[in-house]
Amino acid sequence: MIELYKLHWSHYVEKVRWALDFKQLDWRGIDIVAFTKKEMQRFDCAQTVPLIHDTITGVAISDSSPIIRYLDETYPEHPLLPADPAEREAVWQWMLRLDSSLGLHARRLGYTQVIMECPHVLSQLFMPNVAGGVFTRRGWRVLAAPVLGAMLSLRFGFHRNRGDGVYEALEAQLIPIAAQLEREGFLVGNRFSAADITLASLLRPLRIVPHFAQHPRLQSLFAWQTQLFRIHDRDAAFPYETLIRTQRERRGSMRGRVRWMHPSTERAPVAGESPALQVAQNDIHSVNRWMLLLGLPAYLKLRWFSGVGRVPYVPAAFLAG
Ligand SMILES: N[C@@H](CCC(=O)N[C@@H](CS)C(=O)NCC(=O)O)C(=O)O
Repeated sequence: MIELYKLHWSHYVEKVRWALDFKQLDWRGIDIVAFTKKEMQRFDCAQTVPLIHDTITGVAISDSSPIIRYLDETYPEHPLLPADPAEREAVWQWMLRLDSSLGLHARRLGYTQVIMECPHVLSQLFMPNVAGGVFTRRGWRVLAAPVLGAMLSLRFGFHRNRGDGVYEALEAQLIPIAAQLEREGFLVGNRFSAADITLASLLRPLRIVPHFAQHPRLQSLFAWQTQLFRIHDRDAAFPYETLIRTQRERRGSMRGRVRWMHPSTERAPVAGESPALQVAQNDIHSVNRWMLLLGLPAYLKLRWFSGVGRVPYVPAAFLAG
């Protein structure tokens, strides 16, 4: 039995859940409290989510790509990493590169979108059971939103999205990937692998970011992802996707125009191979309660003056199915 320590909406968690299901392993999920992560403290490994504990071997391991490699090596049936050494290394490098770029950038922009459009959702994600769920009630959830939003902004740097060129970097990364998948169907070789699971899972938060979900050159990528969700019986939409959609339908608008980006500023993809990675990089900064005061202006700026303008709500084409 595999125990999966999880935050149910995390795209890194979904990547591991998908791998567990694909490999038809016996597993159960354990929801953790995001603020303390006390459920996982007994394990002597990095305290990031997802983390698995294999009750048969006693191994506890965190970080989604090493988790999948461990599962594939320990339980070789229904392989997710190719046997051929060159292809195996190619899949591994895709996984680490996507974890270190797409995964981090999509998380930043997904949360940013929630903060701009429906920050009260944050307490539903982070505090569903705190004090008997009081913070998910109307009124209380509005009060909780700035605190959670400020904390998350500092932890992941949402207020630096523009300065860090997050939209631009993602666009430059995803356009060539979309073109490759149109030609080849899979990231490596001619079969489905852990690289495809990584891409399809880590792309998930961008389904609520109109700049990407509506991007003319990325429609084939989201169609590829949607088709994989269907073939592999994954959730068509996570709860935050449904909540933001409801809000947009009610308002008739969404925050979709990244004012500082013009077609001419689209960066050409960087040529040449990037150096091989050994481990995935992360961008989590520790935040203490005093720093929250600094986070509040960042949150308010993001919410009202982010430079991402309101446009009429149009559902993304891939939602039409
Ligand atoms: N490279 C890691 C990234 C994992 C990660 O950053 N997880 C986030 C949740 S999406 C986390 O642990 N957050 C807890 C925190 O911020 O303390 C992986 O692939 O698993």
